[in-house]
Amino acid sequence: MSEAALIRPGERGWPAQGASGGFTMDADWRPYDPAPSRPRFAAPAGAVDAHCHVFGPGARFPYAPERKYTPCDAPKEKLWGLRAYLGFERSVIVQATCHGADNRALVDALTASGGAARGVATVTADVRDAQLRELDAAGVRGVRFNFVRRLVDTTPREVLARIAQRVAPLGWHVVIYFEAAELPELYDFFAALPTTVVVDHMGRPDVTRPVDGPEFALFVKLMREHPNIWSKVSCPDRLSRSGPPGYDDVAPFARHLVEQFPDRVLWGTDWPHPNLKSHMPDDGALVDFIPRIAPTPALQRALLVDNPLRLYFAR
Ligand code: 0GY
Repeated sequence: MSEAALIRPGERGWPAQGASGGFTMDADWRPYDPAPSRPRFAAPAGAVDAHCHVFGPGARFPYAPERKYTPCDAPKEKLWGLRAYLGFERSVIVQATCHGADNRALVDALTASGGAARGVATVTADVRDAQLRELDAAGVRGVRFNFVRRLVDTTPREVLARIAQRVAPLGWHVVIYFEAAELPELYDFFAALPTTVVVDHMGRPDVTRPVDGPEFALFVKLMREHPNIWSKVSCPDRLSRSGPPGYDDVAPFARHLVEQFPDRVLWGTDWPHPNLKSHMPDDGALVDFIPRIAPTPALQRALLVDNPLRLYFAR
């Protein structure tokens, strides 16, 4: 284990929070919790945090000119430290929109991880085959299509469809991020994607609506009718209206998916939790949320180990 991985949250060497390289984090930016609690729930051996990010540091990996936010730096060393502290062994790092389609910070983290991390990149239509092969060699296993308007400018669907065709032969999947209200409009496009498809944060349901109501039922139908579609049951902090520590309103939605589709769900911290305005979650409490949505050891093992290993670490 590298020295950096031994830095524990709250200890000396844990980051001074801010952006570097001439960047200033947004005035209303909430930095990640510098001293999360140690979880009571012990994740099974080999557990994967299948949704997290690295930001910068800006001095080394500048934030993209087209970004919609400037975060605090959240470099790889801090991610490794947190991962060990929470009792996880591997990470899946998702390219964040503040880096646009410049995947250098992601590739740097994957390369430095010694095989303990895989990635999901952002690519544009003009990406060359050689670049895709380089990303693959670094550990990238998917691309992300983002439909959340506050995060990105729109990319035409035919461009996204073409990118999906290009990455399919590599065995990559497509990660999609959208608001639940947009699902009716996007449904047919998602259903036609030629790869495995992973939905971020359960398709962002409005959790004030019933779990068996029409909005979430449409998402469940998408998964039921398309065995290539998976979901991350992540981000109670992002979806909850009732808030921490229990995130009680989110638990039934996540548990429903875990129980209905035990072999197609993934879990992640979402560290360093971009764009949260209401509160900054305690990462330890997020881990303690897991047994509420995956109540048996078999479900926990599928969610945290077997599923992410199959999707990301089979090679
Ligand atoms: C997430 C959620 C968000 C941000 C991003 O790439 C990003 O900037 O994904 C968000 O603001 O909802 O999954 O990290």
